[in-house]
Amino acid sequence: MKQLKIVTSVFILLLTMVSCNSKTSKNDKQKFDLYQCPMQCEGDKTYSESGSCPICKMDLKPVASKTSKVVDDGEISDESIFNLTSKWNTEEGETIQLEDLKGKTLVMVMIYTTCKAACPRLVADMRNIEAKIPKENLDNLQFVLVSIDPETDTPEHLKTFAKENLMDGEQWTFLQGTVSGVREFANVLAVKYKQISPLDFSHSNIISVFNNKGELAHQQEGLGVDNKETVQTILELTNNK
Ligand SMILES: [Cu+2]
Repeated sequence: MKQLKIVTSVFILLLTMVSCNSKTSKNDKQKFDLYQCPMQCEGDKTYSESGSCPICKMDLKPVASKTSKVVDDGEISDESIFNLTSKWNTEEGETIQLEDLKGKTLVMVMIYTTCKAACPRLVADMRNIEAKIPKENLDNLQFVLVSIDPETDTPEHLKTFAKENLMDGEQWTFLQGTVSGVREFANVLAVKYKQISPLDFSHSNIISVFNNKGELAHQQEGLGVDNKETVQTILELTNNK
C-alpha cells in the first residue's frame, strides 16, 4: 500500500512537471506570436494570428508581448523626428543628426540669436520651464534651441549666446543647421518663419515637447503663456524612465 502511494506521488509529481513544462513553452511561443493593429483600433487588443485589423483593415503587426513592448526596441516610428537625416552643428562644434538625441525627452524651440523681439521671451519661457523641472528629471531631458538663421548663428555665436543667457549647462543644446535642414525641421514643428531683413525674421512662437523616441507629445504656442501643461507632459515623460 505504501509503495503504491509513493508510486502515485511520483507519478503525480512527474505529471505536474510535464504539464508545467508544456505550459511554459506554450507561453514562450505566445510571446512571439501576437499581432496588433498598428492604429490600435481596439486599444491593446492582440490577435494570435497575422492578418488585417477587422476595423481599419490595416495589416496587423507582430508584437512580442506586453512586457517587451515597453522595452525600447530601437525602432523609429514614421512620426519621429529622428527620421530627418539633416546634419546639425552644436554650440560645442560637434556635428550631429537629430537621432543622436534619441533616448531623452526633448523640449525644442526655434529662435535666432539676433532677435530683439520675440526670441528673448521664448528663451525666457524655455528657462521658466526648465526651472520647474526637478534636478533628477533633467538627466532624461534635453532643451534644444534650433536657429532659424544658420548663416549668422554659427557654433561660436551660439556658444556665446548660451553663456550670456546662462544656458551653458549640459541640459541645453543649440543647433545650427543648413538652410534646407532648418526649413524641413520647421515644417515638422509647424513653425513658420520668414526673413524680413538681413538680420530679422518673423516667426511662430512654439515650444514643442518630444518623447525619447522623437514623437511629438505636446506643443505650447505663444509668448509668456501658462506652461503648466508643458511642464506636466515633461514630468510624465521623464518620470517614466
Ligand atoms: Cu525672434
